[in-house]
Amino acid sequence: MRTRRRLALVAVVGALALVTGWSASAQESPDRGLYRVTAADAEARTEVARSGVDVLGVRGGAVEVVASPAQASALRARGFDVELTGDVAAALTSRSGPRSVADFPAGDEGYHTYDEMVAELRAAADEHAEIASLSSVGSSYEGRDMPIVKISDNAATDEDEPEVLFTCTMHAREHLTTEMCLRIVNRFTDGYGSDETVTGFVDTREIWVIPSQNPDGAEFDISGGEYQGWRKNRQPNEDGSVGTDLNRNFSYKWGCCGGSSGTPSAETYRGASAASAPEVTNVQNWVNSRVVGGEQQITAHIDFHTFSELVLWPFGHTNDQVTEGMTEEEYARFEDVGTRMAESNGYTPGQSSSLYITDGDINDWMWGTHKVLSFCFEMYPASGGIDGFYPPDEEIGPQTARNDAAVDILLTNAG
Ligand code: 0X9
Ligand code: CA
Ligand code: CA
Ligand code: CA
Ligand code: ZN
Repeated sequence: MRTRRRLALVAVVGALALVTGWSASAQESPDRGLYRVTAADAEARTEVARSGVDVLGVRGGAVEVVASPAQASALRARGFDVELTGDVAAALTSRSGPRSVADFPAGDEGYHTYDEMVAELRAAADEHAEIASLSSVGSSYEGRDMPIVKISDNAATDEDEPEVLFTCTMHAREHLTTEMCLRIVNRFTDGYGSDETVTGFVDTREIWVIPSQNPDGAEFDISGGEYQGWRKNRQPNEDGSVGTDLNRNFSYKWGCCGGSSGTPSAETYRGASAASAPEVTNVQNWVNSRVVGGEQQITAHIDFHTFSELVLWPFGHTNDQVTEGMTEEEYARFEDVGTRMAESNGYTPGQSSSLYITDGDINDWMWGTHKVLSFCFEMYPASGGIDGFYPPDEEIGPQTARNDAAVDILLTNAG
């Protein structure tokens, strides 16, 4: 009873603060600046303090304060030398780690938040230290680590085995794909030693998994208790809008062919320049780092998206099958492996551009730059509206297991 009454009181005070705009903290003004006010003696400093600004400290005849533009002009009018030194909001943001989201909206708690995903990867690496190692490809725009897991026998050693990459959650709202990458991690670690197929691949391949290429966007999408329908990353643009479409920001033929937008607020905004998104730079740099002795070690790759139940292969920037960077034989290989994977999961196979033209997507970059056999999977459901991005968490098990055989086909063909 006591706790309840106290909570009610807090709620009333909180409501009051909202109505009147009153707040105990000085953080409500959006345009507060950090200023340095020259005030050589105690008398001058007292005058500054009494003017109502927030005094942070005194050093060398100057007072560091937080003030509104109006307070700064008032001090100037009284003869003080007032210099703007910084932005309060930016200073506070730079000192705060990114916020974590407690959970997915009610009923969908089976999906992994960023923190839950990291915990899952840590547990897999801890429980299977011999065959799994966890590291990072770098930080997202907001400072979240982008984990990468390597699964192979003697995981700590770079052995001469075909390397295969799986990437997920390039687009924020495509949460089912985070679960797809987690399934790959769990299947190839938990199944080692008991499942014959799994053991064979772990012994003869080096499997790399990046479960989230867009951790800021994914967290933003589930913030606020309801889904946001967010696609891009969370990097601010020059016009005040937010986000770059990461799957239009890769460096191969970036912006070449009308397959992306130059308008920052657009959902397919390609960014200010190729690889301008830190998340894309991280993935590209990491893949570039797998060129060892002049040879790209990664031979095959799937980037998982949702939705439409498709298996897609390059190129996306042109409708031509055979073009610069793609011979008839190479195209035939894509079609052969892609069609067999699609037979295994019931998806529809095709060249990426048969869906629509894209430029700067990851698959064109992987193949165009590194000759990696690179596919885009569009997962469950086959069709839908915006709700197609949010299948109930009961679908996680069946829809990720549905791709086990396709993953195995890719691993086989990586040899
Ligand atoms: O548009 C995309 O980036 C992907 N589809 S999604 O609905 N997940 O956004 C498809 C990329 C594959 N490339 C082409 N279709 N050209
Ligand atoms: Ca549920
Ligand atoms: Ca190995
Ligand atoms: Ca190797
Ligand atoms: Zn997507």
